[in-house]
Amino acid sequence: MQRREFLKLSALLGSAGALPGLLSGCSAPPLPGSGEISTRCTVCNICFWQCAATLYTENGKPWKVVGNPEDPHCNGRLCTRGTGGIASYSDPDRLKQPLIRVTENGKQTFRPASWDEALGIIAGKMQAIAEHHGNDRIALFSHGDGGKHFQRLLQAYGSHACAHPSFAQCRGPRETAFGLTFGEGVGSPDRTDMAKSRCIVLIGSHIGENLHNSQVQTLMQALDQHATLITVDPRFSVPASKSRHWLPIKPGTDTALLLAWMNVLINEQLYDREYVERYCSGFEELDRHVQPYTPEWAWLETGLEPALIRETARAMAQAAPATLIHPGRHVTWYGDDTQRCRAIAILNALLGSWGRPGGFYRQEKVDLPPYPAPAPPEPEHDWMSTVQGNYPLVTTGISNVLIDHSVGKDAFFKGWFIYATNLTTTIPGIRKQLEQAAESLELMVVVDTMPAEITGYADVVLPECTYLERYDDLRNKAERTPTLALRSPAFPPRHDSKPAWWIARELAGHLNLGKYFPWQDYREVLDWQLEQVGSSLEEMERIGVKTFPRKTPLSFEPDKPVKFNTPGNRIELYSRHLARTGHDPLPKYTPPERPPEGYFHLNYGRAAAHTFGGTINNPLLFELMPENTVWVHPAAAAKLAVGNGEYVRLKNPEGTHSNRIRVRVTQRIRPDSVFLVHGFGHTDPRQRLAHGAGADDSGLMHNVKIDPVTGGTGMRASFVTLVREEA
Ligand code: MGD
Ligand code: SF4
Repeated sequence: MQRREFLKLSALLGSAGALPGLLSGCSAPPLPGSGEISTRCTVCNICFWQCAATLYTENGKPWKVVGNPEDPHCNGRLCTRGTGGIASYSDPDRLKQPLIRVTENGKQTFRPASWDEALGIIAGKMQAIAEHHGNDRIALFSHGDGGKHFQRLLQAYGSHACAHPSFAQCRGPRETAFGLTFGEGVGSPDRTDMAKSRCIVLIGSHIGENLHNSQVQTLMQALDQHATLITVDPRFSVPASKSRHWLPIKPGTDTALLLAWMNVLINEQLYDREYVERYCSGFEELDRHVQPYTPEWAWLETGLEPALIRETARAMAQAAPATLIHPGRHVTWYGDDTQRCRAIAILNALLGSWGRPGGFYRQEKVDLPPYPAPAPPEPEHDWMSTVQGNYPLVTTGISNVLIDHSVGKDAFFKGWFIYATNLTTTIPGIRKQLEQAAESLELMVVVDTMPAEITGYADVVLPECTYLERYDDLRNKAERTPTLALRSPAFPPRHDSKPAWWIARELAGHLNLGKYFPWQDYREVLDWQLEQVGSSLEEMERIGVKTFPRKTPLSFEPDKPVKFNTPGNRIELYSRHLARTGHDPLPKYTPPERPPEGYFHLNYGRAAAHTFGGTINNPLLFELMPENTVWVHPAAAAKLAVGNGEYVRLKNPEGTHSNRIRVRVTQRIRPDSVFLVHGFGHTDPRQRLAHGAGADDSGLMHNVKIDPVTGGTGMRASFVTLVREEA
């Protein structure tokens, strides 16, 4: 028997059987709002945009959640997902108590346990790992606020390795490329000044399907002011439908287009010469570099006509510097992602949009001191150079690299903590490796609100309460207006769930590390921090959001010098860091692989009703979008003899099949590609709504391309075909 079998026993959590009703436990009164109403301030946790909101309860039960009008992340309006987020509280499939893996009658299963027992087991295994292998051998995978508490705990224990999939599976190449060029990343919320843009270029970023609240609002404001929208996408996406120009580019050739645009801007003298002379270095090298990349050359690569490439380049120049080439968000596509993101950064520099109205603003956050607790000791070893020394330009953990170093008995890592991230579907093509890691790791702890697939690999599963039942750290993001926002609990934790700060503190107690968590209640931390900036917990519980004055201007000031955190204190068109580390210092185009006969590029994206896989089982959001569909061009559908609405399975060249998925025949996709929304195809029956609904793109990814600069996992280089159900 395997040391750690994947467990998906629906009976474990009880009440297997009938599907859950919507918002069960929340009996609506005859007229909503006629009962006893109370309100609590919160910060939405359905995605990382973190909109501040007010939660209304009626007779102590959830009623509705609405955006806080004072909050610049939402301006009083939550998106579909945020509004439906309330159902995460009453989801009947939530994790209800700690679970520990046991073997009963020769079979592995989970048994409910008390917190004390579960934490005692974890502490015992952590002590054994420290004794036998060293105290730096536990890795943390984290996506979300509460991860900070486990990071603190593990650092106090001696393990500093921490990875967020939002780096190597999402924004890593973008942050790295912008950092190399401008000395700073884009950050989150993205520092785009879209409301004032006169021209916006979306290059594989489908704002409107990808609902980051204020991004969508500012894009709409720009369109109301007749800004020119140019969308580059192999698919006719929602923003493509609102664009002056839709460029249905051949998948994976975006860098060719970006180089051709630079060629036009430079050769037609349309770039911002004054800005470039004042702030940039490496222009001569760039000029020479882009000469071969004419629109005629790019036509053959991208399938886009030279006249269209020239026309769009001129439109950008005409509106500059209020032209924004959007940096995108999920940018790990074909493995040449840092190069593509560098090309986007350089194009913005040529147009003079960095630090200018309508381009990119300068971010500022509230100067909020940390609570005066003892700092965890500095690491004894540099785990980064041991584990990910091949990526010297990366200053954070690379999730897939940490996983590589967890497989086998000689692997560096011996234990994992996984907080709020379902690695099973987040890291492409990971299942086999996950099984191998599960076999060799001595401890795997998963902290989640739901029985996500990853919990099936754990030794111990710890149920966190939802964001509606807990305090978290104050939201303090670097952005346009410095604000603080408070998440406060509207309900006590349901079942036997607990907040992350409590779990980490209790576990610290079991490990004799309690001095690093010198608070009884997280309210003490929040109140102390707020006092330092002239507020209090009492005030924030009343207002939810507090705005602070900026100390620096939003844009560059014409008469003042600007400091760039780059080697030459200038915007680096030619990157010296890339040259020094053996990478191409100017953006290089790598032609993508084309699908074998009968196969299609596997394209994926987001939908307005869901955030990745984490919301599929949410009863309200499931009702809005219960399954995904696979978009197929009519010519391809005819060739495959599949009809609109028919169920098929997707198959990759290695023979892996997906769950069944419905076909959507549409002209909105190129004939060489298919498209589906990511996050579906759950395989764990404990998520009773999501189980078996739609297909999972990640499990089909057979050709993951690693970005040599950041280690990010390029996820768009895989191919699939459609197999009819009866075949
Ligand atoms: P989800 O799949 O939504 O996001 O990937 P993940 O971070 O894995 O899983 C989030 C988990 O958090 C769920 O299991 C949910 O139940 C749990 N959770 C939700 N709220 C809480 C909470 O309050 N506390 C705790 N403890 N758990 C909670 C995202 C990652 O995926 C990212 S950032 C990107 S951009 C990539 N996107 C992407 C893609 O588009 N396509 C493919 N194929 N892969 C992708 N991988 C990346
Ligand atoms: Fe919540 Fe939507 Fe805001 Fe994300 S964008 S935090 S889901 S309201």
